[in-house]
Amino acid sequence: MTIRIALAALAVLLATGQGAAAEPAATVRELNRGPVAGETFAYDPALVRIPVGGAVRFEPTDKGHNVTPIQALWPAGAPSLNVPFNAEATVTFDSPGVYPVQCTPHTGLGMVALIVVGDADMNEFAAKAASAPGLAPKARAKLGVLAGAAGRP
Ligand SMILES: [Cu+2]
Repeated sequence: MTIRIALAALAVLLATGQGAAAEPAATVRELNRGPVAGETFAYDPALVRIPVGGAVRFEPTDKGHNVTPIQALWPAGAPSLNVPFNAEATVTFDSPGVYPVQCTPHTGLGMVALIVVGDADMNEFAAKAASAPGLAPKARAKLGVLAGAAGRP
């Protein structure tokens, strides 16, 4: 299982991946406001589906955000992921699964996102998210909503 991250200025290979990142399959913006009116500190979109081998580009549209794994729900054996603050990075996901990410300073405000790679059992993920220890209430609630949305055809 590999995840590859290519920063704009610096390529970081987290695991065994080699070569350039795939063309971005999706772009996730890091926002201080919205996209929903009244909402603050959010990834947009917060739910991304990509095929196995697909990539996500994280764009620091607003400053002060990063992207890190939600460890309690990270797929077993998957390498970690770290998109630094204010950095644009493209992350390639080479194994199927559900990859929940958070902004470190804003996870308590619900700044989380789900990257669904290939076919994944969203009911299983939703059950784990409902009971995982240590999740902030807003993060847990948002993960539940995202898992439900991902589970609908
Ligand atoms: Cu943030």
